[in-house]
Amino acid sequence: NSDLMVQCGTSMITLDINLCTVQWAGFNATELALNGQYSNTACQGSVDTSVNPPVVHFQLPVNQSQDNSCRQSLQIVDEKPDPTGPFSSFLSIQAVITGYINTPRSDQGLISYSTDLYYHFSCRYPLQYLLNNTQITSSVSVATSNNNGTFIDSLKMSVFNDSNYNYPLVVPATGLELRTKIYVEVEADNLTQFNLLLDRCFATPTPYNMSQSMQYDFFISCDIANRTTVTSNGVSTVARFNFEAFRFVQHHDQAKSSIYVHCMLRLCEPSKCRKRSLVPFGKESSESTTISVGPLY
Ligand SMILES: *[C@@H]1O[C@H](CO)[C@@H](O)[C@H](O)[C@H]1NC(C)=O
Ligand SMILES: *[C@@H]1O[C@H](CO)[C@@H](O)[C@H](O)[C@H]1NC(C)=O
Ligand SMILES: *[C@@H]1O[C@H](CO)[C@@H](O)[C@H](O)[C@H]1NC(C)=O
Ligand SMILES: *[C@@H]1O[C@H](CO)[C@@H](O)[C@H](O)[C@H]1NC(C)=O
Ligand SMILES: *[C@@H]1O[C@H](CO)[C@@H](O)[C@H](O)[C@H]1NC(C)=O
Ligand SMILES: *[C@@H]1O[C@H](CO)[C@@H](O)[C@H](O)[C@H]1NC(C)=O
Ligand SMILES: *[C@@H]1O[C@H](CO)[C@@H](O)[C@H](O)[C@H]1NC(C)=O
Ligand SMILES: CC(=O)N[C@H]1CO[C@H](CO)[C@@H](O)[C@@H]1O
Repeated sequence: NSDLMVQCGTSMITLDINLCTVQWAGFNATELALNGQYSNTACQGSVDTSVNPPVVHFQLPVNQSQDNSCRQSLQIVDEKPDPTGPFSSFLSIQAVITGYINTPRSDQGLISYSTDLYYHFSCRYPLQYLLNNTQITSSVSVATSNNNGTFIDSLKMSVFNDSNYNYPLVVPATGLELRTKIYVEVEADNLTQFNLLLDRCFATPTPYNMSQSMQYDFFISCDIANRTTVTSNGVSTVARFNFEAFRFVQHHDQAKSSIYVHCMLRLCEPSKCRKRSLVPFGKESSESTTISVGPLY
């Protein structure tokens, strides 16, 4: 297993195979190819002798597989969430990108004195996140090498003061006027293979805390609160909604009320995203995350 090193990056999966093993088995580096595509030079590795031991180095982009000439299979699999975690109320989904690197099979004759090499790898990226939470990554190895990837750094939430999303919201020292429109945008950067679907967005008077009971829901699936409008959801890498500034009644003795905004979201394949968006939150399996901004006063 130690002959294969896998790094599951946000945009690139990097694989390094011990060159000595390959040569010992009687092959040279050009005979190893990703996903069996020996004739495609883009799927071949490059020898790197600057490291010890020297390796054959492969790179596989994690983006729209159509553009990926060494196309890997991207499977979405359902998994039960941690029953004590924030997503315990619904089934989670994780994307597993699997692939292999091997040598041409010696299927000539009845017996052979040389080995075939077969390196199987997988990168598992959870698609369901709680952005404010640290327990975000998880990964599993299908066969020889495992590693954890995450898209968490690609997710961000921003607030704006205008419906064109041109001006970042600047909160004055005295706080926002009540009923000021606040435009929220959640974006998945560089993840063109997924759409972003907000399952639930909510506000809390203090920073997010799983055990806190004070949560005001802007929307859960298609159930949308008064003075909240969802303008874009599940149709691209950007989702948007807006709401009007309010205060938490519990802050009645303070000049300003703080609002922390959070969204549970999932990354989904464009085709499945639309289907799932009709399913009530908590019922259907999902790839979701929570993103937060705040405080807004
Ligand atoms: C690698 O092996 C192939 C097939 O045996 C051969 O055509 C090629 O010349 C070899 N390349 C090197 C650099 O040895
Ligand atoms: C996919 O990644 C490759 C390599 O980084 C890049 O050349 C290509 O433009 C990317 N395609 C898309 C659709 O992002
Ligand atoms: C991947 O995540 C799992 C579960 O969170 C953890 O047990 C494992 O140690 C991680 N593996 C690596 C290589 O970070
Ligand atoms: C998105 O991709 C660009 C170009 O590859 C890179 O500069 C930028 O850091 C990436 N953003 C994230 C959040 O990964
Ligand atoms: C939004 O912010 C910009 C720049 O700070 C300001 O010029 C504009 O008037 C603001 N728009 C609204 C509707 O408050
Ligand atoms: C979360 O809230 C509970 C009860 O309000 C409190 O006991 C706990 O310390 C809080 N945890 C964090 C991480 O703030
Ligand atoms: C929306 O406002 C109406 C009228 O003020 C009220 O009856 C209703 O309960 C509100 N709905 C929600 C979900 O708060
Ligand atoms: C429970 C949890 O992880 N809370 C964190 C939410 O984000 C704020 C600010 O980023 C942290 O201070 C909290 O610890």
